[in-house]
Order: sequence, then C-alpha cells, then structure tokens
Amino acid sequence: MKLYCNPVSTASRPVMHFCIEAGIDCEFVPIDLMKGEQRRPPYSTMNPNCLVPALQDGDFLMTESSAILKYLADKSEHPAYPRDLKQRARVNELMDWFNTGFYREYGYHLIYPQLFPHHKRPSDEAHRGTIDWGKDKSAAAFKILNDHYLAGPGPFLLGAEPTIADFFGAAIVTLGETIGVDLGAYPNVERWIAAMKARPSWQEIYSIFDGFAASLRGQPFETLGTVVS
Ligand SMILES: N[C@@H](CCC(=O)N[C@@H](CS)C(=O)NCC(=O)O)C(=O)O
Repeated sequence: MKLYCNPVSTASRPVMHFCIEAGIDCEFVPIDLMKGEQRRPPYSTMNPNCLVPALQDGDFLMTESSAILKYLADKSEHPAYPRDLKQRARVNELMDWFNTGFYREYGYHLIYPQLFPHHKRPSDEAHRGTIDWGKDKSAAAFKILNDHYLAGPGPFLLGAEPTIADFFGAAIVTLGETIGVDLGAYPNVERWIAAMKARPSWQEIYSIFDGFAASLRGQPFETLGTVVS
C-alpha cells in the first residue's frame, strides 16, 4: 500500500502515526504541499480535491483521513477500531465530532485564517468576525472535550488503549501548537495529549510538524476565547 501524505498535514499525521503503531506495511509517498504538488498531475488526478492524504491499495484508491483510518484498522483487524457494535459506534461518533464539529471551529475558523493567506477573509471585518467566532466556538468545544468526552478514567478517550479516534483527535488538537494554544485550562485534554505524545513513534511522525510549529513561535496569534459557564 502507498499513503500519499505530508507530515505537516493534520489530516496525514494520524494516518501515518497509526500505520507505524499498528505495524501496517504502507509506503509513505511525500507530497510537497509548499510546491503545490497536490494541485498537479499525477496527484490531482488521484484526488481531484487536491488534498492529502490519499491511500492506494492495489487498484483501490481512497481519500479522507477518517475513512482511511477505518479502512486500515479494519484491514489489519486492529483493536483500535473495535468490532463490538456499540464501541465502534462510539469511535465513529467521536471521529465525526472531531472532524465536522471541533475541526471546523478550531482549524477552519481560528487557526487556518491566521496561518494561510488563502484562508484570509476578503475584508478585515469578515476576517475579524471569523477569528472571534473561532475563538469562542473552539473554547466551547474544548470544554466539551475536557468535561464530557474525556471525563472517563482514561488515559484515552475510551479507556486504557487508544482507538483510531485518539489518533485522529490528537492530531487536530495539537494543530493548536502552531498558534501557541495553552491547554492549561483543560486538564483532561492536557493529560490525554501527554498520553498520546508518550506513544511509541509519536516523535517519529510529529517531529517535522513540531519544527513547523516552532518556526511560528513568537508571532502574535490569537488563541482560545474564554467560556462563560
Ligand atoms: N477532509 C480531508 C481534508 C484533507 C486536507 O484538508 N488536507 C490538507 C492538509 S491538512 C491539504 O492537503 N491541504 C493542501 C491545500 O490546501 O492545498 C481529510 O480528512 O482527508
């Protein structure tokens, strides 16, 4: 199998990390996002969305990091995607929440508009409004993650062992390191991220992203708002 990916990409990292941890035989094929390789053939014909990652398994080609994680875990019969109907439903629930709720506010409203010129809104007023929205909604989402989804004994979302929801969610939460998000107000999240960072091969996959985040340090980014409870 081949995974077309880039370790700076939040959608690539959890898939790469899970592949290494699960011992899945998958070649990582780097796509240089800075040079725009994702927008040119041959990659753009494989994924017309021009986004990484994409997985090739023989003549089967698929995209979407959440779906790829499920496919790889199923194919390798890995317990990180439980077979039990209700446990699996819980993993799906968490992955959908991270992907469509948490990531939308945190990634697309708070972080990306501050990092990438093509995410900047067309007027200062619209830009300001987007970031204010992202600050408040992200803080609310962190509170739900901390007080609800991570309220169990842990150290992972669903107990003693990480599921693919942990790999997926941790990649999104740590994206905040680019803008200097402080997790101090969310102790359960802080503990959970520490547990994920202690996993074997975290460093192997995340070191390039860490370098990217370090290169941004000191810039005047806006981070999380305050939740009034
Ligand atoms: N929903 C997609 C999102 C993929 C995505 O947004 N990839 C980003 C990196 S995190 C990308 O390839 N960006 C390149 C670009 O915007 O040109 C997934 O989960 O796989």
